[in-house]
Amino acid sequence: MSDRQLLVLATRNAGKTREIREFLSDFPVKIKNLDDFGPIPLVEEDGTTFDENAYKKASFTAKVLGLPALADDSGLEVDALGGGPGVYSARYAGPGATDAENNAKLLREMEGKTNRAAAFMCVISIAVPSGVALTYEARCEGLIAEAAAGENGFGYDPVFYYPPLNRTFAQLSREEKNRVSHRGKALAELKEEFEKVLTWIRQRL
Ligand code: ITT
Repeated sequence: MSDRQLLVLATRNAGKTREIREFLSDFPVKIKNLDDFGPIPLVEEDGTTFDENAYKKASFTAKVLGLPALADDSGLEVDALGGGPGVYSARYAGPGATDAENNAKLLREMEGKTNRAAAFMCVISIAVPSGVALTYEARCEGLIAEAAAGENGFGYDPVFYYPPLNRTFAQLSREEKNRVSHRGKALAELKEEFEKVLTWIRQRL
C-alpha cells in the first residue's frame, strides 16, 4: 500500500518490538524502530509511574524525529516486595542489568516468601511531535515461580507463572502469551481502534 503511515517504536527492547510489530502487522502502517535512525539521545526514565515514563519516551522520540512514536513502559509489581521492582524493573539488579541477573535477584528476594502474587503492567503511549498523546494500559496477574522455567519470551517471563495456563510466560508460545499478557491486552485495545488512531495521528502532523 502506498499510503502507509510511518510509526516509530520508541524502544530498544527487541522482545517488545517483536510483540508490538506482530500486533500491528495487518494495518497500513510502516513500523520503524530506533535502530533505523542515527544515534539519538537517550530519554531519562525518571518518572515515578509507568504512565509518566511511557509518555516521556513517546513524546521525546516524536519531537526529536518529527514522526509519530509509540512507546511501551512496563514492569513487574510484586506484592511481597511492596509493589517493586515496578518502574525499576529493567534495572532491578543494577544499571544495565541483564534479564538473567534481574531474574536471579528476584528469585533470591522471594526465597521463603509465601505470598508470591505479582502483576505485569504495561502502558503504551502514542505521541505526535507537538507532544499530545494517547494512552492504553493493561495488567496481567500471576505468581512468582520458585525457579525459572521456559525459553520463550524475554525479561521476567521465565519466573512469571500464569495459573490459568499452568505454565510460566516463557513456556507459552508467542500467540498464547499475546492473548493474555499485559502488553497483549493493551495492544488489543489499541488494535480495536487503530483506524481511528491513524486518523488522529494524521490530523496532528
Ligand atoms: P525500552 O525502555 O527501550 O522500551 P526497557 O527494557 O528498558 O526497554 P522498560 O523500561 O519498560 O523497558 O522496562 C521493562 C522491564 O520489565 C524490563 O526489565 C522488561 O524485561 C520487563 N518486562 C516488560 N514486559 C515484559 C514481558 O512481557 N515479559 C517479561 N518481562 C517484561
